[in-house]
Amino acid sequence: MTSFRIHSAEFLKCCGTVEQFPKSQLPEIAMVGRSNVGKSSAINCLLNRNGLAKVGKIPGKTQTINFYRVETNQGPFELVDLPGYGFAKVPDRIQKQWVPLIEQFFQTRDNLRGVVLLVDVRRVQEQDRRMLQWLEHLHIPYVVVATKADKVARGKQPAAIQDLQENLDIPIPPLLLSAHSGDGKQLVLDEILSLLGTRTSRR
Ligand SMILES: Nc1nc2c(ncn2[C@@H]2O[C@H](COP(=O)(O)OP(=O)(O)O)[C@@H](O)[C@H]2O)c(=O)[nH]1
Ligand SMILES: [Mg+2]
Repeated sequence: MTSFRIHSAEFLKCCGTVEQFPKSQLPEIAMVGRSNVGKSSAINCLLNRNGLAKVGKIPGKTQTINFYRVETNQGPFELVDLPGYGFAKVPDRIQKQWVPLIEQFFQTRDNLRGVVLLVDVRRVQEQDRRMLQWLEHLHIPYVVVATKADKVARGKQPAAIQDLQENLDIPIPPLLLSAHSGDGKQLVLDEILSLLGTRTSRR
């Protein structure tokens, strides 16, 4: 099997409401995780595009979903950057937009093939477990990716992965990714490819 290769990626749309979501027919993969988990950095790393997603950006006045169109050696797909959860400095009014917006995304995107759930390699939090339970409840296929792998010494990574797996109570160990070094990138891309090939059990 040839491995998954990204040819190019472009920003499509930034949406704050369900009406704005693109009407595309492409298969979709969404990325979600806590604010500051390294989601924008992971997107830039996976798509070979520094600066495509804004790193270190504090959520603004509204919660928004960013859509990217990606060309690959296996055809095009859409990568979707969902707003991060659990940002302490964001006012309640804005945090309250998060659940309905994500809910509408999950309910309306018939082409959603799966979700990449990002967690910090050093700690899993209650909100991560809740996100995982939500995905399971909705029967949305997912992969868990532990970010900032470079923050844990190589010798300690197997134990960190095992901790995360137990903590999240998931059948498959999470993948490790360092957006800074690129370590783990191809494995994550290959998991995205297999999600793209998944026939979901959703109606
Ligand atoms: N050491 C390390 N830091 C990272 C990595 N990925 C992201 N960061 C840092 O974590 C912070 C948040 O990153 P960002 O991508 O904006 O996270 P987001 O809020 O989830 O989109 C920034 O200071 C990044 O430089 C990584 O792989 N390794
Ligand atoms: Mg971000």
